[in-house]
Amino acid sequence: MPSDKILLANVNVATMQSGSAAYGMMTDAAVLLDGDQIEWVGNAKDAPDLPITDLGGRLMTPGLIDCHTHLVYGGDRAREFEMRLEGATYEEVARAGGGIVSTVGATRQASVDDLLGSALPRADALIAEGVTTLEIKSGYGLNEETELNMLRAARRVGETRQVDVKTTYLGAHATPAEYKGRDDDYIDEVAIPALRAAHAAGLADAVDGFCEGIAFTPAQIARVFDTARQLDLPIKLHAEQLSNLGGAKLAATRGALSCDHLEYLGENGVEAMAAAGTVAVILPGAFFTLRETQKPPIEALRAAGVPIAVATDANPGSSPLTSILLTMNMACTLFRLTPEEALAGVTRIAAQAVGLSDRGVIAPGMRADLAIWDVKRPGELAYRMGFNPLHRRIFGGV
Ligand code: DI6
Ligand code: FE
Repeated sequence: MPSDKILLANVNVATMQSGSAAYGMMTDAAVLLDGDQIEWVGNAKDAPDLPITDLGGRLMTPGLIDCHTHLVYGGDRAREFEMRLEGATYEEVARAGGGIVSTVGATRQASVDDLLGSALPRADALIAEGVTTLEIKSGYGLNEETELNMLRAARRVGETRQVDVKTTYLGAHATPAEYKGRDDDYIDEVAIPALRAAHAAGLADAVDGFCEGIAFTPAQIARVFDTARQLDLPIKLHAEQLSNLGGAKLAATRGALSCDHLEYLGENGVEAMAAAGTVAVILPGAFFTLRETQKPPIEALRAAGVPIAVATDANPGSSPLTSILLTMNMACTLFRLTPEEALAGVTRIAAQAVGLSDRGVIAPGMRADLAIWDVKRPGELAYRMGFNPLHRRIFGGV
């Protein structure tokens, strides 16, 4: 028997396959890995006759997937947090050089090495909680050079650490100061050409935008999506976070992988997402940080059969959050997801949100990305706050 086969035994497996038992649970199970793939999973008594790695009756889940992050950026916004708590308004913060503009300034000043260096501790925090796949967006460069540098730094996170990184181009995130009042020109002269350049350099796996009163209109986002279609890149959208502009319907109609945030999503947006099979990515960290009170329409999404993913939205402004486990807890506590929905939201459904069909469940043929936990039942993963029960993480069979 070749030595790259590993039999993991004495383990309870939350396979996260839908349709079967809750969590796709298999007790007294064994999992056979062949290199970077899962070859077999089943009852321990049916396992092939091989030396075993004893997991001591622990719980195994698929490796976790954070399907929406802005992990790469320059500087920080801690001072702005203080100012707001001292009573400063958003406008005063902006006039004092804060807000998204300050992150753009600091990101433009940073080299790719600098961006990598500041992103790694944030990636490490997620990896330490069992994350094996990470989506990272650009969107704080807002010029071609810096947007591409952000994507280069994101790729390098995946080369430097044992984690698979999917990059998303988010040039249509905000209008930079030099284009103030000229949003259309920014889209045509910067966001679209930089998307072409990112694609030509092989740096973009998907395309995202921020469709919002304080960002871009559906018509402007549609132009970016037209270019994505020409380049054959999948699309996603920050939609209906602060108001309902119809971004989710636009994105879903064009076959988006996901629409994200969705606090102000209306019934026609839900219907369009259901019809297209678009994933709803909910981001409780941003909801919490902004002290939002309008919740995403979870009940309507469930009723329509829209798959729901959960992600950190890790970013310096609206979600300085790098704990996927706390994010799961917040999805349950704030949005009333069940712990099973929260775990599916960072495994099977998160894989769908980033367009990957080779991970997110434990089944033959899937990537051997696994997390092994010192807990008895999978519901415990969403239950605690500030406690990390990860025992071991397996990335690509290692
Ligand atoms: N939605 C948000 O909440 C953030 N970006 C986005 O598209 C805000 C990002 C920031 O404040 O830095
Ligand atoms: Fe975001």
